[in-house]
Amino acid sequence: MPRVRVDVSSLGAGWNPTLEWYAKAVAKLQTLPATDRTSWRYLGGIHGYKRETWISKGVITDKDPLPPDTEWDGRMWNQCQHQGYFFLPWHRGYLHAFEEIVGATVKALGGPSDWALPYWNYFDGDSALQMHAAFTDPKMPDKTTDNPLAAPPRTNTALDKTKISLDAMKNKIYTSASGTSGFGGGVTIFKHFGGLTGALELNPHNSVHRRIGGFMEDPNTAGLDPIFWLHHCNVDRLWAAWLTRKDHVMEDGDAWKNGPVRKFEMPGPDGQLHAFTSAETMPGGRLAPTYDDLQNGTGLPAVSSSLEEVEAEAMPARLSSEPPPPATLVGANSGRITIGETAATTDVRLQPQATELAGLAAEQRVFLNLENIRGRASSATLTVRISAPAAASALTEGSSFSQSIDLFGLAESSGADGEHGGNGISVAIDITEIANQLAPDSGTPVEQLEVRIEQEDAEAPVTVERVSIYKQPVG
Ligand SMILES: [Cu+2]
Repeated sequence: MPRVRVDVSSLGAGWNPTLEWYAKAVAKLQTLPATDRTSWRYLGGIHGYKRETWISKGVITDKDPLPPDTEWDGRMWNQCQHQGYFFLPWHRGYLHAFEEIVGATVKALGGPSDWALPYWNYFDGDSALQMHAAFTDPKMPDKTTDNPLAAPPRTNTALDKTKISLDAMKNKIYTSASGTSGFGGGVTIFKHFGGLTGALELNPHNSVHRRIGGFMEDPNTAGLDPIFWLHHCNVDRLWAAWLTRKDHVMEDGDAWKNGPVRKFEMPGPDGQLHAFTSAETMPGGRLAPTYDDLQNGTGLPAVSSSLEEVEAEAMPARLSSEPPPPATLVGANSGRITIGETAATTDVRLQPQATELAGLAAEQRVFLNLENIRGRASSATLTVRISAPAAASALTEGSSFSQSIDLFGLAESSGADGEHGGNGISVAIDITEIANQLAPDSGTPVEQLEVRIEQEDAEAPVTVERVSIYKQPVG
């Protein structure tokens, strides 16, 4: 029987069989040793593992046996792919493996054979911003057993609707050209962290991790929170929905389809390891998921076709092995800035031929880039404000640009622990709208933009290697 993933809110407000079986399976998997490839901790370690963190948070003791060396160094543990175009296919394979293992456990415990992972559709109205009650009830329905779904530490169990957005769904191209934001991220090799973040990964993905906090805001513990899987299931569904639109361009180059040379691998319910490619996660592929709905809470304009028709079409998005249109650098600041407790302001000078910003925006998308963001915290939030001092009249009150950026896996991508590449995270944000407002007929051409960056709850300061502006032709 195929597993059909449904909106968790459609299961009802209180405990229901799907979540009760989920809780029972989680409890069962949590009793297994971390060396067991189907255990809760092994599955969490695939996403991320750091010995000190796991010991200090009580996930393991310093005596617990761990998987053999041959399953380290990103082979199995610390494998998750972020800040690049493998983010979506890797996590799809990860969700599949998880669902198969939980599903087999549910069945072994006497439950249904078609248990499927539900998704948290947090864009389905205000009530959906609150985590489902089964994730906050301290006890199981029997009112005596501790509920493993509510156990992990969290800062919030509700999301802030002003901090999450479906803007990513407006991106028509999957792959981010250097200096731009595409739907799925920049071209990369097998990489745990560090690179150009895709639009969907940045928000809502990172924003939900950051907002829930606790285990969820650190990639080394995120997979140990049962809500992680419902969040990722929704991110995955947004990709599935995005693929149903004909005007979207999906990556189809061999380097993406076949995956990196170092293959992605996941355990099956039998504990055997299986390699997979990105191509196998695509509609029609071995690891393609089935969702009950690909419209509600996706931000995509409604289509007349029913779900059945959408499924029959499999993948209307156009496949392309061509690289995305390249972007051109049109301006940059003078170099590294440090944020932390004090906000930093930097001038981004536009190259002489680029000072007519309206010319920039016509038939172009314009992106503000924060390049190689580094920091010691596992996650961080920056608020970016843009103004144009020389064109104050053009930027009327209320039209000034402000956006918050949530970073996930900052320490891992910064090489703070010396284990990883250390290039930091690069983010490109679409500022086409603000560029359009800086029309040349409003007076003196704009020669520079002032960019002010604030850091929320600055536990450890963040550095940005360069702030730059790129333009990319449309289509
Ligand atoms: Cu995640």
